[in-house]
Amino acid sequence: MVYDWFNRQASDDVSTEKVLEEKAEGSEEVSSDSSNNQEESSPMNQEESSLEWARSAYARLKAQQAQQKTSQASVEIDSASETVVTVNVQPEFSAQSSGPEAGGSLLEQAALQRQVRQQELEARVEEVSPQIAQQSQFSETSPEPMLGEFDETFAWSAEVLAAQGRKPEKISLEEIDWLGRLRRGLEKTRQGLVKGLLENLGDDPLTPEVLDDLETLLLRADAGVEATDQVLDALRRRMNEEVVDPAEGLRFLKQQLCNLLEAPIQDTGIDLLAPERGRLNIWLFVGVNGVGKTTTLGKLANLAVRSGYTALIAAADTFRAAAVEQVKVWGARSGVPVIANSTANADPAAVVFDAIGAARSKSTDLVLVDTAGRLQTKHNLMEELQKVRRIIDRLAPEARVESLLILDASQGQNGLRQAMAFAQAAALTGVVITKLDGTSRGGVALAVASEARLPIRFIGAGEGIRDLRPFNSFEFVEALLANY
Ligand SMILES: Nc1nc2c(ncn2[C@@H]2O[C@H](COP(=O)(O)OP(=O)(O)OP(=O)(O)O)[C@@H](O)[C@H]2O)c(=O)[nH]1
Ligand SMILES: [Mg+2]
Repeated sequence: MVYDWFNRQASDDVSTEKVLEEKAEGSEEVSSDSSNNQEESSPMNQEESSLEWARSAYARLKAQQAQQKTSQASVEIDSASETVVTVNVQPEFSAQSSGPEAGGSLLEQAALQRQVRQQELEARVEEVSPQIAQQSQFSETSPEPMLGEFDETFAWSAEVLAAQGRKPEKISLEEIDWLGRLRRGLEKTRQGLVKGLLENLGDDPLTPEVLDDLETLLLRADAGVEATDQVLDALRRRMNEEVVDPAEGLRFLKQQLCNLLEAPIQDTGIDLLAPERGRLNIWLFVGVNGVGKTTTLGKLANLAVRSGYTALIAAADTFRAAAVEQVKVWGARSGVPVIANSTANADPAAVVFDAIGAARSKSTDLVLVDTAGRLQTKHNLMEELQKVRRIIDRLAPEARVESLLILDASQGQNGLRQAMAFAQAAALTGVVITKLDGTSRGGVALAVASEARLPIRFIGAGEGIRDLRPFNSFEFVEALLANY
């Protein structure tokens, strides 16, 4: 079963589903009831039914895993055999049709040139491959998520999925695995927010003093002044209307945070950013140095392949010598080809040119473009990005282009300034927030949404290949304020 992460849906194998349904007997009715009746149930019933939902989901996943193990034993899956192909396509060749029918001397010459070039390339690939293979050995590959115990993390993840109206038979281990990672990743920010919040909330109705403390907590988590003001204004209005008990206060707070994060996403009319099938999609990754552009691109290449798309990487950070090697390692991890030009200071626009040619000829779904984070000056960097963008618009007017700004959460409010600086030059369409793990400043997501008004499309919460997933505001807020 392929789980399409970009669209958050599984392309089910019907027969597998049937077997699973038989194995997890009788759980379907319980589950659909539990999600539909949530609003009306008493807290106790709600707790019981969400636990039942979680148990039923767990039973299905366990059966699914057992079945996969059996089929794996009988079928040889040849997934490890893919190798990275590093192609240095020359513009004049990539623009040519590949028909071998030679005739005139010019064509013969071109064919000869191609042959020589091919030999050169083959020699290079051999040169590079052992190095990449060696580096890949030490890096995390892509292990399948395993179903652990039926523990509190599973129950919480299941509850978050159930609250979104999901059915136990429709959830995947991938989602459970990711929610656990997200919650762990947000640990530090959550500790700051939740501990203080719960201590202040107590059992009594909300008071103006509690709101003042909440203000401090949000600002400390780098939620920014605008987002904090919006949330507190809404809470104060609510408190003026009626007495708000702590549970309702928390629910209302979550709703407000969600609304804030959702606003720019709704403005685009696109809930989930997914490559459009049957069309060339080009995603540019931009941002200052060290924020995680290349890592994000590598993780997304993996996500694309896992989700059933074909991808190609354009190594357009030609400024830093090691950048091309780094991107090749990421390509190798997921078997995604890398278009590169290792010549010092090669033109990034030419690499993108080659990548578009290669993607067209192979009908690739998604081209991921790595860009430099630092050049001699900031002005150079912006100019280069504009040039790359012009090339894309000129060469591939049919493509759907996304320009994603990568922001390092631990840089807090600095990220916002970066967003403003890149917005124009790179024609930003969205943001990826990385390094949510290891920082207590995860609230910056709220500042980005409310102040830069850019939709957050993906979030990264760790260095591993599975630590980046599409952004879902409900899940983010639940993980941010999880009471565990
Ligand atoms: N903990 C953590 N580390 C991350 C995350 N994303 C990236 N990193 C680390 O951040 C460092 C920089 O990542 P890169 O992907 O090289 O950053 P870059 O933006 O491409 O950097 P330049 O190419 O120099 O501009 C690496 O050590 C990554 O492993 C994340 O979500 N969590
Ligand atoms: Mg990089």
